[in-house]
Amino acid sequence: MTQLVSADTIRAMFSAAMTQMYRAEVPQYQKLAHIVAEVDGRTLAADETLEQRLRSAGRYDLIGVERHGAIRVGRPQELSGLRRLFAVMGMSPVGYYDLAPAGVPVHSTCFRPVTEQSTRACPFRIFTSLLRPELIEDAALRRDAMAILERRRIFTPRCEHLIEIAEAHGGLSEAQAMEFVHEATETFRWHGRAKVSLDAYRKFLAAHPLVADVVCFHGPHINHLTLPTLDIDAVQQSMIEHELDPKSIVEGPPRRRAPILLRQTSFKAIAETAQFDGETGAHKARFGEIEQRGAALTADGRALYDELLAQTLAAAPPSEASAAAYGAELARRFENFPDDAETLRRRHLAFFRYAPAAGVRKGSGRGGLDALVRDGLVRAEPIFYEDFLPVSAAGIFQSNLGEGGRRELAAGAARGAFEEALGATPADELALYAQSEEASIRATLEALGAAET
Ligand code: OOG
Ligand code: NI
Repeated sequence: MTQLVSADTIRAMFSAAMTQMYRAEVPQYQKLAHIVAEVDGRTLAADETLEQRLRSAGRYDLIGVERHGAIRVGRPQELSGLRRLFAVMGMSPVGYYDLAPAGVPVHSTCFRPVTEQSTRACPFRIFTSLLRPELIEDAALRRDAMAILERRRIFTPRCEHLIEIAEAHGGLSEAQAMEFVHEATETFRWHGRAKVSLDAYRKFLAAHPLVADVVCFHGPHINHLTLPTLDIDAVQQSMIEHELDPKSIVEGPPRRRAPILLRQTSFKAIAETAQFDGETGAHKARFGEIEQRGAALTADGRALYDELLAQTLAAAPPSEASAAAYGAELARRFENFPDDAETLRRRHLAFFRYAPAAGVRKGSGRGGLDALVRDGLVRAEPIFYEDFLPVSAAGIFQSNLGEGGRRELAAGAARGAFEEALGATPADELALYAQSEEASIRATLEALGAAET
């Protein structure tokens, strides 16, 4: 029997290969990585306890390691093919994001590791969007788009074969894994030669920049990678100083003492030279992003977040010119969101992981969980949010699609069609966080001998 490589290892190999490819393809992203390293170094030096806190959360070794990337596909078969490809790397679909209400003609999921242990081993995930051709208004253009997509193959034959081997044997050998990563990376490589004429490209671009990006090229080129940072506001400022042209606002919640959900920003897509049937043109789709994560919110916490964000967007719609006003409004509205971990926990606004405090032994605790936490016998740490936010994602899309990225789309609900295309039902992210929290409570009460009988 040959030894099989773990899916976590294959994902780590793949993540490293993607990093190498993207930094070579988009030098501006390499520049962003330097800025992040510099800011993170400064942040660590300025806060004496930060390193220890990151180490105990298992996050210190992940500084500077890409957290996510994003791709866009055009056909149901491409999406289900990706589901099988990512399964080999221990990534499964979590969450459903409908971007149509925000004017982007796609719906999406995230392929990611689901267990805490796998996420620590390699947190890499891919935000994956499927074009909704029915939202291309012009019927002739829609037919052209579908005919072009019908003809392309996004996986190499060897890649397809290796996926079948992995499915049949429950994994890959080391040699197969190396070959698989090499072949899989080909699917996400940028090909400067378009599949259409410049004239056709312009027509798709006019329909929607995203349609042009999905339809006119060989496959789902990776459109960004995302580094984590310890201080997203400092990196945003530094991007401006280094003329990396960041989008004007940081998406997500404002800066807080007790961070929640996900804050993210990016530099705007660069123009890359492309060949269209012998004519030279340029295509803008690819960029670099950074993110900073906080606590996963419960349904109640999320409802409060959504409400405060909606109020902010209505009162101070963000634009290039009004970024400061938007930031001030956001900070003001979020004064209504409790900003200390203990209140978030007691009011069930965020998910927590519980563990016996150091040195606490069996039989030393009585009473319910809150009493144990109050008496210092049990520790509670927020569980990190590992997913995405539709309003933020739409903001990232729009700033990178340039003019014309936001449209009024008359779109009905399409979740059923997405699941059919995917060939699976994405996991419910809230259920995953709830399970982690419950498992930690059970283990803690058991360890203390305080389990309810
Ligand atoms: C995906 C944009 C969404 C995020 O971080 O929210 C995203 C795309 O541009 O294809 O990656
Ligand atoms: Ni992203």
